[in-house]
Amino acid sequence: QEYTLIKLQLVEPLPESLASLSGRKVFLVAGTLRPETMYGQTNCWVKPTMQYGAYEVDATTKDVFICTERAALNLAYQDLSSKEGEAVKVGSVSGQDLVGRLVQAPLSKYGQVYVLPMLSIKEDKGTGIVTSVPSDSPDDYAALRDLRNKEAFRQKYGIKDEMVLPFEPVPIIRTPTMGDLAAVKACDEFKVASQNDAVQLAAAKEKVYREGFYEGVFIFGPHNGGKVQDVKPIVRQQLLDEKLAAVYYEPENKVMSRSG
Ligand code: ZZB
Repeated sequence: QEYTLIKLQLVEPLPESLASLSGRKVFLVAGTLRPETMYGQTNCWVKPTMQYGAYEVDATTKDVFICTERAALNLAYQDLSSKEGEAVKVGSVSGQDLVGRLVQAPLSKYGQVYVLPMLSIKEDKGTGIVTSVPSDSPDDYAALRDLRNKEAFRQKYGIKDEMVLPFEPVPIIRTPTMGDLAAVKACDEFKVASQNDAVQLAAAKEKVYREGFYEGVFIFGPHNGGKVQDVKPIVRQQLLDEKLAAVYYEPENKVMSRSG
């Protein structure tokens, strides 16, 4: 699986446990299959109960990526480490300590967005960090809606209203049957009640992927009017050229992978 790794730079001050990295560029890195949707980022997701590592990925710049250890190892084999073939760990931070922090989200309409909790993040997929596009990702819409609607849920994780309430889903792609906020429509149609509705969310995601990719047209940003299929490689290349993203290959998990 080839992902695009989106680099979301942490805005200082850094969390206590990463204070020694102050002055360096520290990025939360999120694996995505849909780099063309980055205009619609409203937040970044971490799993509060998970432990993340901080890894030095460049011997010259001393830049740091925050991700799972598993992802850091994969990155080290892909030339993204200050030591060849070896992950160089320079710190550790819990998901909960990242919650409520500001990051710069490349291309996002909102510029800077907050790190928020998502409970369904898988530890063994991507980097363990996910960037959130609630307009076009049903999982993201469901998780953001849980936070927006439930004050108790926000309180539990120490999230202030201003980290969530101003960040409406952004209409970026128009689809023929699901309108301009395909993920919102799909969550409705498949009766997704919360971020824990795994079965309904899988069906919603499948439909949004399919219609978004094959029939979607941009209604936002510099590629307004362009087909998603055509715009996707252009935006991806732009992100890579501007060093706002990197390429990340995930080795197939032999046991879990579907055949064919
Ligand atoms: C931004 C985005 C925008 C995404 C969208 C999807 C969509 P898949 O299809 O199952 O292979 N993701 C990445 N890592 C994790 C993780 N560790 N745990 C949970 N979710 C994760 O999944 C790839 C997508 O799953 C990635 O692409 C990421 O969300 C999320 F408009 O990034 B995506 C219809 C989907 N739309």
